[in-house]
Amino acid sequence: MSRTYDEERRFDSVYKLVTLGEAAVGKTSLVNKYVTGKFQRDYHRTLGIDISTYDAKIGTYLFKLLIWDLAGQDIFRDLRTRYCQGASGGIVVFDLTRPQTLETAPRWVQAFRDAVGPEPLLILLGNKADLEKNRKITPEQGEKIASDLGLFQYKETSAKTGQEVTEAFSTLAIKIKESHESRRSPP
Ligand code: G3D
Ligand code: MG
Repeated sequence: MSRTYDEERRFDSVYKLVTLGEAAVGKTSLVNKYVTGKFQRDYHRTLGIDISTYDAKIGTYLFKLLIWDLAGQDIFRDLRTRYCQGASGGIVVFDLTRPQTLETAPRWVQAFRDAVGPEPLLILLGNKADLEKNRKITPEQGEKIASDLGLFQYKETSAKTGQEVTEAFSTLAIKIKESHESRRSPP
């Protein structure tokens, strides 16, 4: 089906998004789930940066999302600036079953802001919500950290069941769109 004029016109909303957070919290799985609709159990460990390109129709908008996903922390330290440069936003992911992955969230947020400044939007995701029995972090704790860090929202996700995965990326893209528009035309 050919695109309507409206869609063509809006297709220039191209956003680079980055994944941030400790190893094994589910960053790659969330991206895979979002872009392919599949949960990949036997993935190969990412060696560098994976860039997924995804044309997302969200409401009446058509976005092109370039989702950058990075492997281990050591590599992160070296590539931090280049990795984050030009990003419109990002997802900060922690594992609901491992509190230490939430404790380091402020450092990921700070590193991102050091590289790109305060404007690009970040959403906090508490992932592995399907492992309810092993949960160590309450929704209230997640909400509080997100708000203390100035992140615009907190969501609990599961790359396994798909819970809130599409919603997380959609909300981020829409929020970026709104913030760009309000900056372009102040009230
Ligand atoms: P990372 O990219 O943040 O390092 P990965 O994390 O996406 O590689 O995921 C790390 C491990 O957590 C993987 O397990 C993956 O299958 C699992 N995982 C990711 N998201 C979820 C989730 O929402 N629920 C559950 N139950 N598991 C998840 P393996 O065993 O393959 O290392
Ligand atoms: Mg990964």
